[in-house]
Amino acid sequence: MDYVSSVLNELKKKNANEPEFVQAATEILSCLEPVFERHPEYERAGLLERFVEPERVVMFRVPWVDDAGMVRVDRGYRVQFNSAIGPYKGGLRFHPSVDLSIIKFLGIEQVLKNSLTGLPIGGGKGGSDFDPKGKSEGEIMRFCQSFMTELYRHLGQDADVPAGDIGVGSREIGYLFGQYKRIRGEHVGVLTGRGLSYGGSLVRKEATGYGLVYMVEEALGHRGDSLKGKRVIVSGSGNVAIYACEKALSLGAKVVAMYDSDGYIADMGGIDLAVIKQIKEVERGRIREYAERVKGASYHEGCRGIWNIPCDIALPCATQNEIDLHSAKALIKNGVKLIGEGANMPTTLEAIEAFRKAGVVFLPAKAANAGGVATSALEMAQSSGRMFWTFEEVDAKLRSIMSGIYRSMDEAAREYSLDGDYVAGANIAGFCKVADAMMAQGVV
Ligand code: NDP
Ligand code: 2IT
Repeated sequence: MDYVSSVLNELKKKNANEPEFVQAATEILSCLEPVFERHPEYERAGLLERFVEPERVVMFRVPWVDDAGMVRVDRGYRVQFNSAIGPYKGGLRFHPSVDLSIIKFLGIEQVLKNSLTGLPIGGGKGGSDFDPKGKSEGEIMRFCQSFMTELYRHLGQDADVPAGDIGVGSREIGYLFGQYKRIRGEHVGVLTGRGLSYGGSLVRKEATGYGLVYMVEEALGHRGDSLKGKRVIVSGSGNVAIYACEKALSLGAKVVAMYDSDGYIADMGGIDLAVIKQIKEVERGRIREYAERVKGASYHEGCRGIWNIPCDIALPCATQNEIDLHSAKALIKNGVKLIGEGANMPTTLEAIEAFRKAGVVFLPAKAANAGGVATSALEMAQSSGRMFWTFEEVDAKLRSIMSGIYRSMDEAAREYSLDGDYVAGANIAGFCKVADAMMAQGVV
């Protein structure tokens, strides 16, 4: 058996109870065989065994007191996956589904994504199974403070720099930062996604969604096409979804459907984003309210049905495994031309294969959603340089980074005669830089 397959088999045995981590690792490793054929020296160096094993996993108790005076306990995680290229960097997720498997899959993806940005950031991820839904402001703050009271000792502006992810937005980053600063007595760039009044960067809020759409526009442009007049489905209605929607609309597309975890809205005339922002960002409400406020829109319980709506472009921006084989078949049947992954691993392995066979352009998460972490790295640069760039400056850098990522994955795919296979291209291009840095640093 070849080296890559034997490492993957061992990984599956060792992590049999971590299905999401096994899924992400399978996708990555199944693209890397040609790299190892060119670099036989990697096997002797145990490079792949080291690459798939996180440098460190921290798991901790997060006790907090609810509004009724009851003590609650959640579980916290930080997986410091790989620091070959730079300090660990990656978001924190607060969602009841969070477990070690989810954090490790997000961590290994982050290592390659951060490498693709071309910026000096390693990969990490963290979070908790704390459920922010239905909690009061006070409960959210006390949870964040307790979480940071343990996590702070593992962080540092040159060691590990978290940011947001599902359930962690600007409010939570504020509470986490306040507690870090209080414990350490240092006002430094140890978290990104901070508010603009205390060290944040312009464009960070919009960056993941905007970056995704910049890459979609670039991929269409190379095919003599554009977003103008395209029907787009954007799943989710959180940070990534809202700003993907905003940029797609500004480039002339029509967004026809979105969802939250309860159900989806369809508005074939084109979604009114101002109403979505009011419900989601201001009121923290449910998406069903959109159909109550906008004439002609409909609401449907459950999420999966969204993929039966005819569209030209699908942008899954909610969570892992949103598009399974069944949904992929429906999208293909309705003539979808391009999938751009805003969420992390939103497409199952079988669905990716179906899109590949059908010739659908597929922009994988680690490339397509890298605009968020790239802008986080720009926030780190501004913090340490005590600078503040304008919106236009940061946006121009984001655009150029997304374009660079598209070029690297496209070129890597061509170099290995896999033209247009961006899953392979992104994995190979991301991995090669990490491998080079790891080889240079010896057995660590
Ligand atoms: P948010 O918490 O802002 O929004 C998440 C959205 O997805 C909400 O609409 C939420 O609905 C929905 N959602 C979450 N879980 C499920 C589920 N199990 N089924 C259906 N819908 C669900 O998170 P973000 O927008 O920040 O993150 C979205 C995705 O993008 C994640 O995969 C994240 O890892 C990825 N990502 C985020 C980046 C960032 O900068 N924030 C950067 C790169 C990737 P509800 O409110 O009902 O739970
Ligand atoms: O998945 C991701 O890239 C993020 N959640 C953003 C990470 C970051 O450090 O900005």
